[in-house]
Amino acid sequence: MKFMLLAFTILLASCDSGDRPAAVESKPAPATVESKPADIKPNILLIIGDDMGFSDLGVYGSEVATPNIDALATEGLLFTNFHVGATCSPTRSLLMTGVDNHRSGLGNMHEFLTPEQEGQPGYEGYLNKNVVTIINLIRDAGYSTYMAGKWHLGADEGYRPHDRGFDQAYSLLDGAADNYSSMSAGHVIGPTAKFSANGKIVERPVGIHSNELYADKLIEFLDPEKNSDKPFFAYLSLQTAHWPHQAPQEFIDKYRDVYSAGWDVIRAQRIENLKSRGILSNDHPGSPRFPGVPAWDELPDAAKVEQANRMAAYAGMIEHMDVHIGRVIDHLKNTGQYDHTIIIYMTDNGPDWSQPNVAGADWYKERYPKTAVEDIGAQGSFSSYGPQWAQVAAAHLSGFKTFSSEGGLRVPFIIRYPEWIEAGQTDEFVFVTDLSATLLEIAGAEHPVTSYEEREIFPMNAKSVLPFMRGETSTHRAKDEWVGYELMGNSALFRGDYKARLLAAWLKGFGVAGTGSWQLYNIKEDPSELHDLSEQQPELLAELVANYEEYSESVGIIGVPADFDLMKMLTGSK
Ligand SMILES: [Ca+2]
Repeated sequence: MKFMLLAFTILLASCDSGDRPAAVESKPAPATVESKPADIKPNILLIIGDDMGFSDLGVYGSEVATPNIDALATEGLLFTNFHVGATCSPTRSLLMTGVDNHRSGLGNMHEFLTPEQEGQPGYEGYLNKNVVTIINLIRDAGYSTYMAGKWHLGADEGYRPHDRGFDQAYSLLDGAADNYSSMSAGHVIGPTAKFSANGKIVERPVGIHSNELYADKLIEFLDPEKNSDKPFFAYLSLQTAHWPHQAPQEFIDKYRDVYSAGWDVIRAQRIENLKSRGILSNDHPGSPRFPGVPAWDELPDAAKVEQANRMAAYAGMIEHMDVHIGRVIDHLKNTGQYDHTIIIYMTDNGPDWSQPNVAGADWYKERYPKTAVEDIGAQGSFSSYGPQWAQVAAAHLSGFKTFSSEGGLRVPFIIRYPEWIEAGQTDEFVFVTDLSATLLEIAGAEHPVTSYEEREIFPMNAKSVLPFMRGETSTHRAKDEWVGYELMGNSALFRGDYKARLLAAWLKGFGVAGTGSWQLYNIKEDPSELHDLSEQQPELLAELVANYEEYSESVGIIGVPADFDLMKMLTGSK
């Protein structure tokens, strides 16, 4: 990337490397030049999608129409090696704090805590008070802070978005809900999903789609008539495309014929699109069909119609999300704020293969009575799409949500701000906590490291990507810096171009090679994790595993038992 000298005061986010000596290090702030008043800070709009695959956006090879997000990539920097946690609340905890999830309370999702984990520090199931959110710090740095959408980091009083730094917040407190009402989306959530406005529980209006509702709320908060002259930080956290997959009918109808081509054809098309966009090497051989998924051509005609409709509901929901993201962006343009707003899009984790409505049919039929094939995706229906379409969403990547494979962890990330960041594409490895540190740096905020408002807190484990994005450094991390990750026994250690990966043995029940042992991959050359290098490079694997053990001990990981069964917990059949 071209070196760009740009004016603003840089305050590096505080990073503590005490627990991971090789992982993160603070660097002195680069020199700045005075071409713009240092006290003018850009606005920030952070948009996050839910449970979508690496290739579900047009700029990432999809056939789904996402022109508004694509336009951000045209003006911005598109990352192809960005990693998050493999499920919702752990990623959101990482993003909101820059602190490892086993310290901040999301060592596991609260829905799936085991008896061994319950009550243990770091396994509270909500964002504990041993961390400060970046929202608090950004607000302290002079920003107005707004949120609309899914929170999933604590539903009790004192732990809602308004309590964790947002001036104005309209939020789904739980992990999932119907898109048109407060109907729960799963047994683990309870009968009704909870919504809050500025810290108080509220009734969600019935009949308006979540994409439209959250865009409306954010636009209301961003009304410049109501704002002071402060810059804003706005967080738009959409339910798309978590199940239930739902969208207005016209959005679904548009895709019915598209997906009658079947998952084999669409997946191959996406892989070709990724090659033509320079995201994937031209000699990539294509990825094998997920175990247990039949060839599309073997399906009876009726099954083809149902399956095409399931993917059409998913695609329609994504296009519908893009339309409402477009409304927020248009609002910024119409009010003269667009040019001075950094806009970021990312997804919280890879595509969800689980179909709780199939495994727990009675619970769902009672609440989502529309089960006819022609009603798939409508209000009153519950659609999920299983591994057969999740493998299309992930395209060339292996595995899905929950897995520590790339399909669960590698997701889209786009950042647009032409004034600072040159448009382009990069395969530099970036972890979600790095974005937390980046947001602090953009806002001119500093992490207080050990205490905040007279309580002890954990320091960040994160490194701002801003110097790399501005062309001031040629790499984001040194080759020997590492990042550890774990959730529900699925583990990973990233270092340089390499990744050590362990898939938990409990995944075996789902046709996955979860051996409980480590594999080694070069994820720059082999993002699909097709070539396990553990036998060729045992010394390197041993080094990465030793790094992981150091990580695990420092953050206090408590594993799940061998008989852990996610689907039983999800459907309440345990
Ligand atoms: Ca998610």
